[in-house]
Amino acid sequence: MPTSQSLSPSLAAAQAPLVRYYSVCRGDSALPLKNLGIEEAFIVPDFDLAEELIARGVDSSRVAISGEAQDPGYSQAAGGKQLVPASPFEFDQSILIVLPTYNERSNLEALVTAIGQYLVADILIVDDNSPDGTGQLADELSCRYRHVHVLHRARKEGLGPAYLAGFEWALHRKYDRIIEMDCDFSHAPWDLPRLVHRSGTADLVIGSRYVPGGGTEHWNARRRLVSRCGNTYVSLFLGSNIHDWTGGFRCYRRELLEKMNLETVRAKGYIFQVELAWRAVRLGANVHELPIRFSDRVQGQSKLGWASLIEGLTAVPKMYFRN
Ligand SMILES: Nc1nc2c(ncn2[C@@H]2O[C@H](COP(=O)(O)OP(=O)(O)OP(=O)(O)O)[C@@H](O)[C@H]2O)c(=O)[nH]1
Ligand SMILES: [Mg+2]
Repeated sequence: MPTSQSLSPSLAAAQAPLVRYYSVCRGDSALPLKNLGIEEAFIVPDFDLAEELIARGVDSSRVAISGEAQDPGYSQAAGGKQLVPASPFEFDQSILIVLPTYNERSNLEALVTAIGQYLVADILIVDDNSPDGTGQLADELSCRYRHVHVLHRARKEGLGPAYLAGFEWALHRKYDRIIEMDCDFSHAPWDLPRLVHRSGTADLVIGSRYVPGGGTEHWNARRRLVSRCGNTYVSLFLGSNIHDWTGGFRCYRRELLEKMNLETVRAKGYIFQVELAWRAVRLGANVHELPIRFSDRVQGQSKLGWASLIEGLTAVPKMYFRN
């Protein structure tokens, strides 16, 4: 049972002198969880147990997955709340993270670095000729790091076309797993290994704000309302088998994307996410939602606009009646 009395705290002095770990074992899951202090974390042997804790409200940035090792090998990120593993998680599958960018110069390099701390994966930056020079920075990063690639597009056309171009690039190169992620730190890099692990048994994994353990951080009331209403509206037409239709932190298996007839997708904005999730459902894919905490961007500007909302209002009924 994960309370301060019943758990066995152990200090991993050499690696992370500031973190006090509370180990949680299988069978502890029915009991109340300890409220973590700022320098405390849970340590679990595997991803499945980590997911149990996160679904019960534990912050995923404070869960160390130790595997067989006695010493978790994590350290506390300087200036951040999150734990950082001694080395990034590595999976047998080849993984590509597609990062669409438009004016993300202030976030890009930090995000590429952060991703590398958590997951061994290639990264494809899909830039729509950002006026702030994101594309040039992407080129510099790709010269510096072999795992970083860049796709330049002539002009801003929206999230949907950028992702479609990234998916085409990925499918052509036969990546096993293709990840969608925003380039503004709204999606936590430490959740990447969780997504990939879960994709072992799901065709599509959606990082979800609207399942137990998920949520939003630092969002104002207007943003929360728009997102909630948007998802409710979609569910009215397409059903509530998915709770976060618009979520854009996802891991697709290549085989699913190959079946999706991507060349017929026209959606440009948010609705792109709904359209692909709906296609996955219609194909009978195994879709799993994994709780995530979505944070508001700190640097750069949101591109969410009225055009995207209006596109969504009309596109959802069309999607429903088309099938
Ligand atoms: N290539 C490309 N990327 C885009 C375009 N529009 C948005 N993006 C990127 O897509 C990701 C999500 O866009 P955001 O502006 O964060 O929009 P959002 O996350 O839906 O909205 P916020 O929650 O307000 O940030 C970011 O990495 C953007 O830079 C576009 O037209 N082309
Ligand atoms: Mg964003």
